[in-house]
Amino acid sequence: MHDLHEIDHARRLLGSARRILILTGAGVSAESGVPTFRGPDGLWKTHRPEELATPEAFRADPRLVWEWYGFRRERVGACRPNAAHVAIARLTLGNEDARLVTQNVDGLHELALEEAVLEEAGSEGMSPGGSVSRAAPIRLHGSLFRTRCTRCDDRTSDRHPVDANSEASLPRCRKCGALLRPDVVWFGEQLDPEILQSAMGAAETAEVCLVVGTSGLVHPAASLPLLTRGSGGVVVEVNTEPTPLTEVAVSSIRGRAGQVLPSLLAVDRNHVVD
Ligand code: BJW
Ligand code: ZN
Repeated sequence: MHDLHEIDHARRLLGSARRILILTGAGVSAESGVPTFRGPDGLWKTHRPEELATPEAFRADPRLVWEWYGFRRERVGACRPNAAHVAIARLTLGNEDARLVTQNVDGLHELALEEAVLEEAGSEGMSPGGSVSRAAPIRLHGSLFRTRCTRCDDRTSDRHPVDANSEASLPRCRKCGALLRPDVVWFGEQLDPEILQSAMGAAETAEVCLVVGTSGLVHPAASLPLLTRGSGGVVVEVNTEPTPLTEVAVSSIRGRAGQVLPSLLAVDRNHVVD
């Protein structure tokens, strides 16, 4: 059970901040049924990361790597956003000073946002317009549902099932015929510089960085809360376990994202005393 005083403390910090950055990791999707990477049921208890999530692994055995991504696409494709995704989508849609940066490749933040937009349009009879693109997550590590050509770099949305029975059946580029790869960032690969830049900008200017469901082990994502702290902001953490980021957080809530975030983010700004 999470500590109500700690939630209250964090809620006040969020309520009195103008600029908020939310940084999420695999834990935010755990309650949707998406396996985390490093937990007890983590994906990497059965698959060693260096065998699968590196460019070297893909060059050595693209069939094996595609089999893993095909399996994850199928599994994640059947998952629905949970209460944490919904709370975050509503916050970023309704608050132009809140930004979301995610390490996740599962697309559940995007789905929650689409659904929140539909709900808002339905209840107000109008389109939320530009707030949607502003509320869209900054995706640090790409997407499970996009591919990238290994030769011409062409990127496409792609939700098809993957036939990884043989190397010959793997997905191929519609433009040049070369082998496609998942459009995700593997270990040892650079993050897209523009994406990283906008995430760093949001971290540096945030008054509060709310870190949800990440082990805080993978960089440069794990360095973003340090940027917030370095420029005078504070870090708030929501995680079921302590992490290396716990010691930089002024408030650390032990609990599940889907349980904690709806009450944490239902911030009524009119009732916050600075
Ligand atoms: C709950 C919960 C619930 C559960 N509610 N919570 C600086 C220092 C050291 C190393 C480096 C460094 N800079 C760069 C590096 C190297 C490397 C790195 O970080 N290595 C460390 C692991 C040591 N980084 C890179 O290579 C990055 N590239 C880079 O820096 O380029 C520059 C460069 C290039 C060459 C040389 C040097 C520099 C790229 C990193 C790419 C990471 N890619 C992956 C795979 C993406 C595709 C895919 O999904 O297949 O991204 S790895 C994997 O880890 C995935 C995740 O996004 C990422 C983070 O994982 P996350 O989200 O934290 O998940 P978990 O499972 O670890 O944690 C879940 C948490 O949730 C836990 O804490 C639970 O307790 C909690 N939880 N249920 C709340 N219900
Ligand atoms: Zn191509």
